Amino acid sequence: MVKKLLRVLAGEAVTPPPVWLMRQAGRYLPEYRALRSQAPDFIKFCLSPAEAAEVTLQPVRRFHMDAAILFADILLVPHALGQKVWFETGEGPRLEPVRDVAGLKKLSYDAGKLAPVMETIRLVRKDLPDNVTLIGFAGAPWTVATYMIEGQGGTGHELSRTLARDDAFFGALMDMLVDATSAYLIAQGDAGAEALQLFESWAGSVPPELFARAVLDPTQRIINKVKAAHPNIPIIGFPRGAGDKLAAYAATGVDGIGLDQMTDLAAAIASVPARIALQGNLDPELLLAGGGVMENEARRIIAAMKDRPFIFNLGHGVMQPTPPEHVAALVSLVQA
Ligand code: 1CP
Repeated sequence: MVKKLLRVLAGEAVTPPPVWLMRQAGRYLPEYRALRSQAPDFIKFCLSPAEAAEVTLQPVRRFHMDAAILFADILLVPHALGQKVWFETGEGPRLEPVRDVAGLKKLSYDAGKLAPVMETIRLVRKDLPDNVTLIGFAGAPWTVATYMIEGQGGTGHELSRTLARDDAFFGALMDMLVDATSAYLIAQGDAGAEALQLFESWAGSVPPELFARAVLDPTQRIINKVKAAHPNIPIIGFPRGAGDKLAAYAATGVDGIGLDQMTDLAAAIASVPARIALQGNLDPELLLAGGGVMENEARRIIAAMKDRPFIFNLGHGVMQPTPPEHVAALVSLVQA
């Protein structure tokens, strides 16, 4: 029996569609907060296989989604490159910024630092129900680069765009991230990840003239490398905010595209070839609100996608104050 999510990523339209949610593991769940409160260091928490596996499984146990997403973070790659990464409580990630070639020369990828993630994957696969797919992931190079350069989240990425126009620096950074991210995703596939998602959460901060160099080209290079090692593991790209560039993004070789909530579904259907699965795109604010507005919008999305290979998801991650009962109601509605 081929799992539902994998059938969709192979190009089949399945009714009802499979469902999972970005950030389905995380702070909106009391059982997550209970475990997390005992771990002051977030990076260490991500690199503790027993805890990370437990947190990966929590939402699946509670809500019976069709997929589990590995509990980890996109900033584990800079950590494995040797950049100093830490999380300030209540403020988010901090990194010792890298802004020149001399800084890049001090970094090199140490796969051993991410070995615990592979152990997490093996633990999750042992306990995962037969019909549930395990999705591994990494940040896409531009998105990870914004954190490496800015040293934090929450900026407008001005500095990242400026440095993206410095060919020597940006070319070397993209090469380093393509190699590290590919090795990391291949190792996840070796360990048992059944599908992979590349989070390009900040595609929307890239101007058109940089889009090929910062987003399309590095994404395509990663897909080529991962597919060479694992031709049968499908890859979903999530180019959040890519707007009218979905057709170009589809040509990178992705098997599925995650759509953010600002994307018009008819436009996405028209611009992405029909063999590529679409995923999305309920507004996380409607999941937070719950009730009739959420249900009507979920039904509208399902109806719009009924003839496409389609995976129901949000347009971005579950928001922290979201009541878990709203998640339960949404998953049941989609699966009914
Ligand atoms: O205190 C806590 O418990 C930390 C909150 C948290 C969680 C639950 C962070 C810090 N990361 C994660 C887990 C995580 N991050 C997962 C696995 C869990 C799941 O999805 O169910 C995944 C896939 C990510 C990916 C991630 N991390 C992205 C891409 C997705 C997105 O949200 O756009 C990004 C941009 C990050 C960086 C990051 N990590 C954590 C925070 C708060 C942030 C965002 C910082 C910012 O605002 O720029």
